[in-house]
Amino acid sequence: MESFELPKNFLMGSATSATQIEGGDQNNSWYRWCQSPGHIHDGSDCSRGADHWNRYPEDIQIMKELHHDVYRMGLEWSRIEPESGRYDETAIRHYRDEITLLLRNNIKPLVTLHHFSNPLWLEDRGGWENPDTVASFVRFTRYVLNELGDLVSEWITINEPNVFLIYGYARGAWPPGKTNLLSMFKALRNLTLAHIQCYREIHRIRAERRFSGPTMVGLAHHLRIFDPEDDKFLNKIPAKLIQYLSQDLFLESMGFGRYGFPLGLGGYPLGRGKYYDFLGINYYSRDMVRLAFEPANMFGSLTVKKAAPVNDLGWEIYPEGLYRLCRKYFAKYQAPIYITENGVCDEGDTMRSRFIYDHLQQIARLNREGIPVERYYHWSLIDNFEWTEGESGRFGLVANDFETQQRTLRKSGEFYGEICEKKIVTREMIKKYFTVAT
Ligand code: IFM
Repeated sequence: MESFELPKNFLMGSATSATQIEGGDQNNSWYRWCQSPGHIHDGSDCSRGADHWNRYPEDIQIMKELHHDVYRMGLEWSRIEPESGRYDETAIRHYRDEITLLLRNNIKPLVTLHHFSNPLWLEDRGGWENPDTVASFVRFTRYVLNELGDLVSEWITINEPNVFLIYGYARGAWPPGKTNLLSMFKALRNLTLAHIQCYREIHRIRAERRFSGPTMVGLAHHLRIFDPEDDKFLNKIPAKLIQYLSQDLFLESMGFGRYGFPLGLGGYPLGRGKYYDFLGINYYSRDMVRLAFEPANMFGSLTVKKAAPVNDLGWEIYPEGLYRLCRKYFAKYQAPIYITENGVCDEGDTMRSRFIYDHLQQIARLNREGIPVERYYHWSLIDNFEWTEGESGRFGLVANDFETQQRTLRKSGEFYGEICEKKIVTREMIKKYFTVAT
């Protein structure tokens, strides 16, 4: 292992989402989903979470100790707007207090407006398949910007639109539990319209109200590598198709407003534009693709590369993938790159330090080659509610005992904190954190 340096102005921190860490809210689509037996593998429920709603001062203190420059957090829409058109001032004041405390500790917030969960009133009206949801989300965004826009200049409208729609509308594994590709594409059109309108509104409100700081708005895209299982031409086709339908179609429509097939025939119904100020990438893994006659799976079956290292959930650990994706998408999207998520499910903490080392090394390499990867938000600060894996999927730099809500810094968290502080990995750090340094 070698020492390496990150750019001096590189910003580092961690990422979380409201539904996964806050606890306490039962007015959202995920809480309801958790109530049906079998939906969550360990039977847990998101209304416990890591009790961050009450413990955020303690968690911000931990971020401070880990030398965070930045923190990506989410807002729970159902708390802020518990009924259609009725806003809860206590909830928004709570977020103001939390953000104020971050700023007092010199930690810059990047705030996500939608991260997989919907208020129940919206879900009951048909969720993202209902075209009225676009206006509801834009109205919510306006309210939030007017209340928090003076404190927050950086926004993510929607987290991982592809994962949200594929799991919720095509695979039926997440709320609303549908298995209908037509529903999925209908919802994608609405998500696209919502993103583009919110992108404009966030810029408009912050400019009109003369809020300080450059306004930065984007999406957090879940990007994976899809490699054909071998060199056979027949496996290359589904690999390309899956990449297009589950990834590039989303980037194109939400990023430029272009409705590629099957959303449309390549037109720009809302006008051709550039609806992002940074390219947000959530990166975890790679899939190998083999041709399969399964139209619902886009004619491919996904496997893990033979003998590859995997995390607790069986996802391949493939740091080179981050390098490949950043190079490829920067060439097309030409914007500063923020790694808005990257992390590993590793309860025993046997892989996380190496995972961090390997991925940051790829980022250092990208920067040396002129690709502007400006930020890194590790997923996640603390163990939280990992959707269908429940409380058993452990992604935290900090371990959490969900019974007592006791936080314990993992060794990898200590390593990460030292990199955040110094923006360098030295020989000494390698000796300190890795038992076998080669
Ligand atoms: O926990 C999730 C997060 O909500 C979205 N991106 C992937 C993470 C790990 O699965």
